[in-house]
Amino acid sequence: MPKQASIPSLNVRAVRGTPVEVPLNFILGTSADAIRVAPLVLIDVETEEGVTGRSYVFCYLRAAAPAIMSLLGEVERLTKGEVLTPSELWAKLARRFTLIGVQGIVRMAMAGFDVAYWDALAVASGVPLATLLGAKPRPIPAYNSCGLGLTADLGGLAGEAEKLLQGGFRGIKLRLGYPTLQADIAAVHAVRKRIGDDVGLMVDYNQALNVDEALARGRTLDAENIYWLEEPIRHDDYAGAARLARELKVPIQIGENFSLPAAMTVALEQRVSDYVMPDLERIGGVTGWRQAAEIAQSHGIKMSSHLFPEVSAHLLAATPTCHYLEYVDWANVLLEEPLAIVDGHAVVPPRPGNGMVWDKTAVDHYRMR
Ligand code: SMN
Ligand code: MG
Repeated sequence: MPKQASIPSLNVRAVRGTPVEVPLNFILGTSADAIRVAPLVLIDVETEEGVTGRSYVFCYLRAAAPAIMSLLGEVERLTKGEVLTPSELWAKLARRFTLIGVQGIVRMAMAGFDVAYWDALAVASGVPLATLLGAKPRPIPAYNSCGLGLTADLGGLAGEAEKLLQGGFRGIKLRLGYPTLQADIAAVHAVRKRIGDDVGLMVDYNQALNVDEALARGRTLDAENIYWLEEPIRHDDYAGAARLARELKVPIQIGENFSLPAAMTVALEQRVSDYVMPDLERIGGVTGWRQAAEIAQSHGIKMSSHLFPEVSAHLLAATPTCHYLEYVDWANVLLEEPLAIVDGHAVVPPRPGNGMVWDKTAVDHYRMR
């Protein structure tokens, strides 16, 4: 990462969570589950200096939202009145959560706090988050990752693919993991025929296959002009992933399930993939992302983001091996100024902080009840 500007200190006063549920414009039908609504917890970190930092976490399941809210209460108790750097705050929380383990939703709550705290720091400094991290805000190549779930309606799938190119996107992501390879290929062909040869087509199995199936399907996908093949097998089978990366031509992409930078280090040492795409709430917020960016750089491996496009745009601007931003529109309805996409690039907003300000009426409307 570039050298960052000097970082001010802020005194945490309160950590507030607001659970909301936003219906998706495009259903996300993965091989594991279909997501129709996004349960989010919006996080506000208030400081004694009067600056508020914001972030949100994606709960995957509605049932996780109250648990994350409750953990944010613990985070507040442990950070209140502390004037520490983000890394020091992370270390303090990690130490205190050692017994339950810094994983799962504990880690998500910590990451959500970390992202909001970094937002407050950038707002207090009067600069965009990217600038605080030592980067110049610049347009970041983005692919549209909405929709394109598993379906029997291939005509509808092709139509959706075409719609997703609006905004000038040059890449889209198709979910695979149909019962047969033939069905996977039929979906690829239906989409490819509609979008033409020049649009990047990523495919994502969400861990549906075993290694032998992945090798067999991957060999066929090798000939299909696929931009990357994402999470073909269970996320923690690093030996299997390394074999796929060695034997297949199509680039292997993994990373949304890396738990903190330590897991990413182990994975990259085993050469598990051609590309990586850490997830902000699983890699450990901005603090974890910065370490991840250094790990990717030291391995010379291109790094993309997973979800959270608003904050990821800033982070990718400061990532030496920046590759591709995963765009989803989930939070747009909740924001006064949603992330702008121009010519298929995310525009890093020039406003201080990460640029997210809640639309209070919308938040009230979508609040979980
Ligand atoms: C994905 C899965 C589940 C929720 C959100 C996103 C997917 C992706 O793996 O990479 O977009
Ligand atoms: Mg994925």
